[in-house]
Amino acid sequence: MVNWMRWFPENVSTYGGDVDSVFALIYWVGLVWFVITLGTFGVFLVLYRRRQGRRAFYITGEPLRQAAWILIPCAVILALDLWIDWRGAPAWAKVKGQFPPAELTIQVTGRQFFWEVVYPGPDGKFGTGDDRQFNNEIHVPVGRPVRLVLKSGDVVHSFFAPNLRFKQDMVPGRLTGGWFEATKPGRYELPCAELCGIGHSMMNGSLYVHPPEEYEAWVKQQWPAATTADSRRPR
Ligand SMILES: [Cu+2]
Repeated sequence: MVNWMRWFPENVSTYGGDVDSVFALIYWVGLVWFVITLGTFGVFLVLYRRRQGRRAFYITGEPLRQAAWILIPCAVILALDLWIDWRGAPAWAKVKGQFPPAELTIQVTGRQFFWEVVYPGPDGKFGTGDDRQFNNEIHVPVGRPVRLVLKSGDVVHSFFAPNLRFKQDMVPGRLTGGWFEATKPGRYELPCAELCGIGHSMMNGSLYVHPPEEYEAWVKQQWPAATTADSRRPR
């Protein structure tokens, strides 16, 4: 099903398939309805065009036979909307509702115009001496759930990870959350998806998804003093 949406960036997220299938449903429902509506419109334009000896007539739309042209499409659209809701709710719950236990929590603050990324360090707590800040760079291990704490330092930004199928607005004065689990190592883009000022289009970070050993090496490089017995670091 997902292969229909070939122009999408590669999905490297555990819940990306669910998001894509809902998107595909909306896409096909919209496309089919678009063709039916414009097709009918085109056929009627030809069928009922101005002709010699045929007068235009006025209809009120009140008799049920005429009103059916509005009521039936309304009922069909309502049913299609409910179908999308029914299919979308579990995907939404997976992405935004149920956060799996994460061994790694990263705080990202949107700023004009960069992502301020803070790691809590081996103690797992923010605001302590072993925190580390990396602007526009997120490093995570593959195949591990990662928790995100999202904030904004100035205006509304939107943290967007297209390959993860994750997008979340960052609102000043408000903490929002998210999570993801990447399935494939690589470097992926992290653009800002909310017009936040003159430098918005240049605002872009990198998500580095590392194989486990490579991630372990990166962690050791950042926190050389940390003991290997620390249970909070992804194994
Ligand atoms: Cu922006």
